[in-house]
Amino acid sequence: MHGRESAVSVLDANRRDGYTIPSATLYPFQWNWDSAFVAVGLAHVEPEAAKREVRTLLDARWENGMVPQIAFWSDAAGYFPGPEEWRVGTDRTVHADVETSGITQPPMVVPAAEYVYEVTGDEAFRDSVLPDLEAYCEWWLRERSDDGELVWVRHPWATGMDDSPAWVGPLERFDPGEVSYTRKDRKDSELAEQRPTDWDYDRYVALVRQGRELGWDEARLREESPFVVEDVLTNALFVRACESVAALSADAGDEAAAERWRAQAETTRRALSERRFDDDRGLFVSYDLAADEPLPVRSIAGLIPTLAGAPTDEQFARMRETLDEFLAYEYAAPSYVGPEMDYDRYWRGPVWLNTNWLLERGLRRMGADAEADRVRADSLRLLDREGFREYFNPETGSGRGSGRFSWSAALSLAWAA
Ligand code: 2M8
Repeated sequence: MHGRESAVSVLDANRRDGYTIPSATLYPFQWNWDSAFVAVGLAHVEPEAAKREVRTLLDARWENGMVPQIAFWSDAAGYFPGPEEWRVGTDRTVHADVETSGITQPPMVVPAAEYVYEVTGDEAFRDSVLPDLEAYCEWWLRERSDDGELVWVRHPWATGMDDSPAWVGPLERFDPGEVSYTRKDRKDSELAEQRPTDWDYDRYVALVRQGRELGWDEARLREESPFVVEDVLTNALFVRACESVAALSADAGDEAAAERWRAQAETTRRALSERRFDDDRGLFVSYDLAADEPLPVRSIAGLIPTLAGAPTDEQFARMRETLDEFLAYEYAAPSYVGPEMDYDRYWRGPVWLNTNWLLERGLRRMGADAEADRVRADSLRLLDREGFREYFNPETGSGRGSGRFSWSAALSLAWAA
């Protein structure tokens, strides 16, 4: 019922000119890591569309190398904050062709591009995207790393896990003041219970306005933003991104670049293992650079460094105990386990299929095939039960958030391949 044909029809319906919007009801523009997951799924059924998805996203790249969280390729109603709020326009030196937001998202597009290349073998595609992918990795190191090892982000939206309880500490530490704005995401009272709270939104908007006032100047924002966080999921995907640039460079015959990015992957992987593992909680935890303290919560983000091969054998043995807590639900794997867990609200507990896909692959990299199989099987059960919903209650399996959600449809195709 929710098989290949219906997945393709959701993606076709959500496709615009060269890119796929995450959802027609909630997110009417091109989003960064959404397009990456969409490309992974499309690679198996519509390879030309997969390549275009990646290419279009990279066409929104700023001159400094950043690939933005949102590219506003067309006018669309129904989303806040739109381009007028971010004010990153085509008149700005930071960017050439299109209005965008002022932040990025986890660099999933780099491993996704490698994935599309592996499936299609299209060398022209590889050669077209590699310079942009490398520039994006360079940007992370130049603008978003203090030590050349770990990278940081400066907005909860940049982590992709917007209202994760991991961000409550840093958000609590600043006063957003009076922020006036109108949300457009709570289409009805049921959805209102499944979206972030106003407390979160006040802070999201205040951070956007600060970025805008400082002209999106990275050096000033590093000093002045109250939210400067080394997110472990972003860093895990940064390791994967460096590995992908290394693999694509080697394939293109550039052994010097391949060696450099292999070494960077190793540097960041080792820093994750040595500095971001929390033995008490049995998983990786993010770090608040503004307050200089760790953010010790059990978020699924803390399991994703498996994808980067970051845990030592000893650390992974400890992680298995924590993993059991995430697998103790009817449907694996909730986005968060802990005191403020909310089965129905966004990134505070529901199961998401993109983090399940990353976790499954991470567990396979660590040789934990039985647990990986469980994550995959539960994802397929949820898809079968509820269709392409945005997220799911981990106990009842009920679909939450948007329907006809693109990365859910796309990843169902990747799982079926
Ligand atoms: C959600 O985030 C956006 C802001 O980026 C929002 O709530 O408006 C997150 O789930 C994020 O991970 C995702 O990329 C985006 C679009 O699906 O929606």
